[in-house]
Amino acid sequence: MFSKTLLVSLGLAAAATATATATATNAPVTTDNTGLQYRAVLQPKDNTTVTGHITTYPGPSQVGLNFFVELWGIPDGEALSYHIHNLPVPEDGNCYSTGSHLDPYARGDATPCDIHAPQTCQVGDLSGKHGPAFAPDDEAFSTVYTDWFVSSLADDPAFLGNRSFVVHAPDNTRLACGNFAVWEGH
Ligand SMILES: *[C@@H]1O[C@H](CO)[C@@H](O)[C@H](O)[C@H]1NC(C)=O
Ligand SMILES: *[C@@H]1O[C@H](CO)[C@@H](O)[C@H](O)[C@H]1NC(C)=O
Ligand SMILES: [Cu+2]
Repeated sequence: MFSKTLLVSLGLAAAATATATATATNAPVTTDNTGLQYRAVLQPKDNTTVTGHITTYPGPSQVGLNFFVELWGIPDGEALSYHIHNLPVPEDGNCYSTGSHLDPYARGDATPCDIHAPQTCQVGDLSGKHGPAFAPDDEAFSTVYTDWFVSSLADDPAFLGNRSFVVHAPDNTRLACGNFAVWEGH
């Protein structure tokens, strides 16, 4: 016959397992996104040739966000990763002050993004989910895509509007960065 204590400890063990597996959760698809567009322009830097911007634009529904990315001056032969970082770039322009990647569902940095399972990636890992920026000399990298997990809703944990855009060198050096802000262009 099971003792009460044993039943209680079995219950606790089950609860502990559930908690452990729930620490990193899949990112939910964002719905109810606003029609506002956000743009981050890379601030000019003396020690990199990389310039450009990333801009959101609304799709036919309020589900997910569309992105338009244009980058110039990518060193020949280098595939650059780029992300949404948690904190804005401060006045001094230091890209190292932008914190870590936007990761509201706690995947962490240890596991690389699986492009075939974007819902499991860090929400801010745009190049992980959509491919790195690459271009031959004197050409621009330009791409558009839909990301289903970033939000333009200010109280959503996956909100990008108060954060920054950071482009990295292959060795993970932070080359250039800029802040997202509402953009009225088109
Ligand atoms: C560019 O300069 C900044 C400020 O001195 C420095 O923090 C950063 O590491 C430099 N980046 C590269 C790629 O050398
Ligand atoms: C940005 O907005 C999100 C969602 O409202 C909030 O959780 C976060 O603290 C804000 N971040 C900054 C740097 O203001
Ligand atoms: Cu980054």
